[in-house]
Amino acid sequence: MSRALNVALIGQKFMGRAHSNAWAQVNHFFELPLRAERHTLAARDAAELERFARQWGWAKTTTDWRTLAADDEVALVDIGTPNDVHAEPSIAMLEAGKHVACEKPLAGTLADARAMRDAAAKAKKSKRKARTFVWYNYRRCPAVGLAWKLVREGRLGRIYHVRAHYLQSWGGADTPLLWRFQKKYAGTGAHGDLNAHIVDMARFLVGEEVTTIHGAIERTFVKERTIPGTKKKGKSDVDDAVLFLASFAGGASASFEATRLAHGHQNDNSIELNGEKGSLRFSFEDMNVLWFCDGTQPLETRGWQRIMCTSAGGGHPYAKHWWPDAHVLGYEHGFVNMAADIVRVLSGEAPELPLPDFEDAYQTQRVLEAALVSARERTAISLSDVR
Ligand code: SOE
Repeated sequence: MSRALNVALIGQKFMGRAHSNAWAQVNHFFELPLRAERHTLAARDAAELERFARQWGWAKTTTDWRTLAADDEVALVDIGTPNDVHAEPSIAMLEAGKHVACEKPLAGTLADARAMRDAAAKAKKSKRKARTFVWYNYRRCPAVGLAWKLVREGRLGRIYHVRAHYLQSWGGADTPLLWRFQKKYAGTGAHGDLNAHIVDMARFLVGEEVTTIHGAIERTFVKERTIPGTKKKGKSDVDDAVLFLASFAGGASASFEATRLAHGHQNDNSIELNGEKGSLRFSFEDMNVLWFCDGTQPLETRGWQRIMCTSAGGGHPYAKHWWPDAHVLGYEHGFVNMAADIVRVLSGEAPELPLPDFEDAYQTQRVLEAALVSARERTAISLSDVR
């Protein structure tokens, strides 16, 4: 039997469920050198904690995540907490020599993200050589993985345009004042929640960094919301929508748009790349499909190809670990695929697709910050001025 990789998870809400499922499934679907074990679950609510641990198969529980640092059995600490509780546990666990996998965005503020990046750089050089990972799960949709391969093979040639949007519709005035609508917990609203995903994905696919933000708009449309469990109203002090225009190092133009107020779009994480030799586009609401237009085809037959990215025989990323062609995957499979790549890296193997560490995720955080500065100062911002 393979050696155990003991995982501790901090947080047991939405991401706690997605990550618990990933750690439970990963060794069923992937042949890996290490066996991920659900060792300890840490969360504040003692009553909820025990129920969740039993339901999701966590062996031990604690209401104090700080105790994980001294638990020599724990190798990897997985952080699924709100944005304002990413930095302190990440840094504490890295200093204790643990590997850390943290939910996106890296942090709610650039200062926190920078401190995490610095702690990761120090830990990586320590004798424990601790590694870091950030759960930008959409990179592990097979269709996004195929897009990444096509760009690397030069099938699009030089990239001219990136058009990305992440549109949801759950943020209307009837949505209560959740942590995601409060700056002290979230840092930003749709921007850090949704633009974070598409900025990461754009950087991942293009393979370059953003160099300039040309202009941005930040809007808070719903300025107060009902405080959960009360009839009182509280201030929603984060953005409901942020749009911005950018340039990549190689000259590609880019547009990014995130909102939680787009009726008709429920989880519409979409991106399109237009290059000199072709185009591709992906939308998570049809997550198994990649659209590809080969611009080198004769005009007679040139057009969008709808590729179902579920074919092991076709070499589609992760497809061989799942089901026969067109027996499609869902949201949770991206997390299982990522858990597999984390275990591979901690086993000394290569991931199937590049994994963002804290340094990589910090570059995304810089772009997010630069867009906010551009919106607030109504001017173009060079990324060289946002460190
Ligand atoms: C809420 O907008 C949310 O849960 C995001 O936080 C996740 O990252 C995304 O996958 C789904 O929507």
